[in-house]
Amino acid sequence: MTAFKRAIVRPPAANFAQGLTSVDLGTPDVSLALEQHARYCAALEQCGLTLTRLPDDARFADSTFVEDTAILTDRCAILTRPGAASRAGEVAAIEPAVRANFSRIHQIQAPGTLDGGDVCQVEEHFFIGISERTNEQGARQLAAILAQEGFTSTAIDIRGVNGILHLKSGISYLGDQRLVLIDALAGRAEFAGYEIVRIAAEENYAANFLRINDRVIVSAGFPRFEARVRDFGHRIVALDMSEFRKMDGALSCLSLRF
Ligand code: CIR
Repeated sequence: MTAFKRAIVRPPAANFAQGLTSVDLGTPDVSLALEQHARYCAALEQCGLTLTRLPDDARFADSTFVEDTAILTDRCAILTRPGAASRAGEVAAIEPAVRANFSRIHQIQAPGTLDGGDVCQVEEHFFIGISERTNEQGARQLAAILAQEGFTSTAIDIRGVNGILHLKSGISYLGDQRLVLIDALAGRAEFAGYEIVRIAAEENYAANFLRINDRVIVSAGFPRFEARVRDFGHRIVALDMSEFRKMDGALSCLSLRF
């Protein structure tokens, strides 16, 4: 399991509610989102991470979802090319913080598109989702970069899977070769060989969590999944994510960890 030391975060800006969303959960309350973001940052620190806190950036209403702008590994960073036109400028905005920490930097090139939320690292292997945001060229470019850096990868087409924006809305790695998957992904051949932990349909949102060092950060309000993680012997931090969920965001989206 990767040992994480640092993370990059950016709080939501005043126009957070004008970002993209595909869910119908109402308009987020920005001041509550800021409180939830502060608790999220505190949880990352509790996991031992040192944070780079970027200022809010109202040029991009979705810019708190920093995960989509880069893939960070212990060997290199890859700047992405987000699939949503309104988010394209977020990459240049994150680039200085990435350059401050990485000397080997790759970049996804047009016509490829790739959102970090579609990339799930499992030890030395990466699952790359092909989605409404990440196209085949973007996935192929990332696979080639990862191969050059000594990693392996598998592409997973999620375009037919309802209810998930990104691959990582439906999969997270718990460590110890355990993959947590929503039912719609659990039977896929690409995940053979791992221990599969299925999420109950009514708890699908819980599929996006963070295993960081000796803790697991989960979304509050999903008792079956939380009990399951506890049974595996993990220490849990549960966070209310209600306002980010309204904008299609989840735990992993709010930080770049390395
Ligand atoms: C978007 O639609 O791009 C944002 N409102 C949500 C991005 C969530 N990011 C992620 O899952 N990595």
